[in-house]
Amino acid sequence: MPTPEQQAKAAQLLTGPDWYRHAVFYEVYVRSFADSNGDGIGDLDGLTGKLDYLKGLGIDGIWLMPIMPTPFKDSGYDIADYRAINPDYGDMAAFDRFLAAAHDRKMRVLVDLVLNHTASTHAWFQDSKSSKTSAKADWYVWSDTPSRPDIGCGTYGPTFGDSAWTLEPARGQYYFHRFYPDQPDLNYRNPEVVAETLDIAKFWLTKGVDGFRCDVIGLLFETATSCELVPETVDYIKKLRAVLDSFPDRAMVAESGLGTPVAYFGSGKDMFHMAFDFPYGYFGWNFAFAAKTRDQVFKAIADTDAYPAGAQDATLIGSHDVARAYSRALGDLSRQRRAAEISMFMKGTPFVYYGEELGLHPGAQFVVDNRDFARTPMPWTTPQNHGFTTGKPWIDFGEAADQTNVEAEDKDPDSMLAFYRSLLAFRRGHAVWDTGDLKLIDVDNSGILAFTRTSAEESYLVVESFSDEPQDGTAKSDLRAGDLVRGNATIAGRRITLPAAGSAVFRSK
Ligand SMILES: [Ca+2]
Ligand SMILES: [Ca+2]
Repeated sequence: MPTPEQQAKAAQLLTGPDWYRHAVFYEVYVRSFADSNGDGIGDLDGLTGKLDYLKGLGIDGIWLMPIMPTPFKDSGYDIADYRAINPDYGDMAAFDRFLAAAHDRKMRVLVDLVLNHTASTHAWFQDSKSSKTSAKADWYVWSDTPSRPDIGCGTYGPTFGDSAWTLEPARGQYYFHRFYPDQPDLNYRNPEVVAETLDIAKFWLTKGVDGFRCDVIGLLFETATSCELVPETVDYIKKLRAVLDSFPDRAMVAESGLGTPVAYFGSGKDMFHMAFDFPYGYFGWNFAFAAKTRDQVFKAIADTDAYPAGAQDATLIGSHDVARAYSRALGDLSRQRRAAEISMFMKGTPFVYYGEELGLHPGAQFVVDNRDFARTPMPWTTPQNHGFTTGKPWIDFGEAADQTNVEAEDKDPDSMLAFYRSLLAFRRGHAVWDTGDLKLIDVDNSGILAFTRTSAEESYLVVESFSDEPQDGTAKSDLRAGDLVRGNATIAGRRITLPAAGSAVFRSK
């Protein structure tokens, strides 16, 4: 548990416009978190009932995956109405109750803003597809043929199909969709679309949300040669930032591309406050938590040297789009712990994906697509549908939910939940982890990652082993270790000795 002094310092850091640099966020799939009315579907009242659990874990902010009405062809990333609540999750009154309850606990709320495309059932698309002369005829991207010379991109990966163009018989034209055919891309070259989507942002900010996670925001505009963060999209993001800046203490985080997100920060104060560090979080994309060397992590951290002043990395090891951290660690809990530690000791703002703190195992059933393997219901207890619902869950629980649940892990001091609580408590109120300088240390053994974190007040040395065997190595520069404050390792001069899968933090100031 954090000390009262840590809590007081954290409260101070979380006040004012830089709050987001000092927060720990938690990504929630409302549908799978907690069901309040027995219909088997998680909802906003259910989530409100779990806020004290999240507070106790050390969470300061919640990112809600889409909560708006949807035909659910892409789990809510296909929005049919941007100013309403998905009736499966409750209504606007339930949202207001949730927001007030979060704010009462000094927790912030980010809403998922999905602006690149709408659901095909959205009234705008229904109008647009009806004829070439309808009121919203030009709100989407149309072509007489299944291609257009000014749009040089196809679909976004194999999940989403073969072609980015689908024929709409009523209009006799093809529409562009970067993702599923049920997700037509909006036409941002139409000023009405720009004005309307900025107004949607304003609507939610006026309601009191603390900001946004912006879905595939780099893909808004297309050109013949590029479809990610072209200059027109940069201009739009600056307009969106200006809307946020007209409200006090708001922040937004970009779902950037898979490379370095550096371009999403602009000058450091005119585009995104935060961007996800996928080169770290999704490193290797597959099962790189099981890597034997530090190389990919080293490179991802080194990439952040190019960030402009003011940029804040958003670190993560999992999300709704990739396999569970447990799976990516090949079921080796020490590997997941190592990946989580590095993400929380790096410079940045950590995001925890729901269930990650339990080491949640994957599911085996899918309703929408195979990403559902990482979107199974949160198991709160061992018996009775794991406390998720009194009815039949909308999708099966993941594997091993009898052992991997909050109730069981609460009782086990060696559980993943105990580990996450300890890790978050360790960081709490120490701004050095959020914003202190990070310096990588070259060690003559690529199985060892070492870096320092330094602020005016504090200085730490972090060492992490990538090996399941004991390791040692010699740093190429002098080490200033100080006292061992977490984990287990030995430092003698420049020599670092770590036990199997070991890690340690030393404090010298
Ligand atoms: Ca429900
Ligand atoms: Ca687009």
